[in-house]
Amino acid sequence: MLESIKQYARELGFAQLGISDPHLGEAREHLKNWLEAGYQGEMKYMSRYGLDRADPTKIVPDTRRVIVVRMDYLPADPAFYEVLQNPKLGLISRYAQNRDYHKLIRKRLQKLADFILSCHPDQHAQFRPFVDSGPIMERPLAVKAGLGWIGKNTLLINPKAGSFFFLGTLLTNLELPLDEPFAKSHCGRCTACIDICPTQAIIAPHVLDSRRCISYLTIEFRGIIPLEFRKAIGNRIYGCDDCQFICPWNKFAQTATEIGFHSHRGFLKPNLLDLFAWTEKDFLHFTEGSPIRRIGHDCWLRNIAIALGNAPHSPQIIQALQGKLKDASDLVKVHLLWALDAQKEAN
Ligand code: B12
Ligand code: SF4
Ligand code: SF4
Repeated sequence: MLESIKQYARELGFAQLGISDPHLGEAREHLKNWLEAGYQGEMKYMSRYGLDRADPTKIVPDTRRVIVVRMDYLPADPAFYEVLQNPKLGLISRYAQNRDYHKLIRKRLQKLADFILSCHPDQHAQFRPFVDSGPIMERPLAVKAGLGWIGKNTLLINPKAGSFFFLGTLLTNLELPLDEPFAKSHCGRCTACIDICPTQAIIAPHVLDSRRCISYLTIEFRGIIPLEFRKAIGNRIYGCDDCQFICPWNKFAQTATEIGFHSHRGFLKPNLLDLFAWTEKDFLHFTEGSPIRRIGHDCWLRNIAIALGNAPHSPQIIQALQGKLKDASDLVKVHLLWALDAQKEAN
């Protein structure tokens, strides 16, 4: 039975599936300390669910097992250095190259649930899929399900596949057989992720202050990006992958088998001025079905303005920045003015 579930999961495009019970032990303490320190910033849903996140039975009563899956998303030629070293280009995190993983993985989890039910007809069986949605603590559950360890960069790392994958969970009341937890960390004395982080967001091994993280600042945060981070953001316009591509375990990272994550939209090495020229209508058109759409056109312009401010002096960039001033929202205007100053200083 378990082998046929795992086999079907592979047919659905999941690289691995493991099963855990819902009891999360020490993760609760880590979450408590993290929330008390305010590291969630303005991610309201994190505060809203609070410590209930450390107990899946508080989210879905009668949960007895958590089926955890992972799906690789890395494009074939990730070109991290090429983009980061070329200030005319914008770095869009490799997870966001194409389709929005939330919908895609949730649908596959639903198919997995239907399959399990067909093998195991039980009128009381229940399944609830979650992908990245606030309520579930996916990484510690993945450790318990045997999928890997939590690295010092806080990502779940698999010894055969690195960390460039998404996680998803299926909560169920079926007492399926358990997998062995992943017992050991393989980070050793390495600190590469902590050292490379452009904004020192990994404030201690395994502890990330979201308020400093470029992923948070460019995706989750909707306000004025604090001055202290604008230079460090460089040309990262949507998310950040630095603490992953530097990780030695990512030499084992697997290319996405799911075609929906392949890089077909021109987001791998995009020209900043081309992206900046998009009207709101263009933005909605070019990001249809992509996770990028969720940040909206204003935050998109905000992020690109910072990257343009960080680029070497260029009359073309100054012209583009000035051209947006007239119709810009207050949020965007603040960043346009900063970028114009930065451009003048770079002269
Ligand atoms: C909130 C959130 C964020 C926040 C905060 C990230 C963070 N590290 O907490 C922000 C916006 C910054 C973020 C960024 C990213 N995210 Co995010 N995020 C989440 C989310 C929704 C919740 C994470 C959470 O609960 N954080 C709170 C902390 C306390 O919990 P935790 O991270 O699980 O922490 C564990 C360890 O760090 C450890 N720990 C904590 N403190 C201590 C202290 C000690 C001493 C020890 C030993 C251990 C320890 O214990 C905790 C529990 O066991 C999850 C999905 C989910 N529902 O779980 C996705 C998720 C973690 N994100 C994901 C991704 C892909 C990213 C990015 C790579 C996106 C990008 N390229 O820009 C970056 C990576 C940044 C990074 N280094 O983590 C994936 C990660 C997949 C993987 N392989 O791990 C997830 C699982 C989404 C998914 N479904 O695939 N994310
Ligand atoms: S995603 Fe970037 S900013 Fe965030 S912790 Fe990793 S390296 Fe630092
Ligand atoms: S870079 Fe080094 S310390 Fe950081 S997660 Fe990878 S192995 Fe662990």
